[in-house]
Amino acid sequence: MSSLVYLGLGSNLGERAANLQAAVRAMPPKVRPLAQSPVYETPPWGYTDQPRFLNLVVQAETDLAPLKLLDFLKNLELEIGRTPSFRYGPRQIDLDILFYDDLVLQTPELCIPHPRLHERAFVLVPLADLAPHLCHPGLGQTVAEMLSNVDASGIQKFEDRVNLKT
Ligand code: PH2
Ligand code: MG
Ligand code: MG
Repeated sequence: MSSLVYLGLGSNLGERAANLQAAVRAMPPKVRPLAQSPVYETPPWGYTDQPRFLNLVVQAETDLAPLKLLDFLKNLELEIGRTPSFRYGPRQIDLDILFYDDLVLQTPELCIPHPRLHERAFVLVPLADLAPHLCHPGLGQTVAEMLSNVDASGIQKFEDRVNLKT
């Protein structure tokens, strides 16, 4: 049985859309995208003195266990050219596990659901396009409810599905 996962993708350095496209294309066969949100341009969150991000969310199926999925995504970040930065700082590509089925996992290496997703409009806006009724297994709120509690101003649709597939 495959697992259903939601992944958050972000980029604010280099060719942002190309970086996102490269990531989605390189996921199969281990991570198989089923749906992807539109791409949004979003104000930097956490550390504001940096370029605006492009963000989207991908729904995918995978047979990788959570920590294997984390390894896979970290390797993919390096392949796409991610270089070291600081916490919340600029990056060529960031691939985060948001949800993994309805798993709640808290280990030093990995927390699922992503521990800050309910505070982040740049995650919740694209996630609500794909799965507004999805329920956060730890907080018991739907994506739409979480979205209604954050400030989504300044988030703009960049382009619908900027050729991420072709
Ligand atoms: N990622 C961060 C920190 N801040 N801000 C936006 N808008 N989008 C991101 O993807 C993002 C961020 C660290 O992962
Ligand atoms: Mg992140
Ligand atoms: Mg990350």
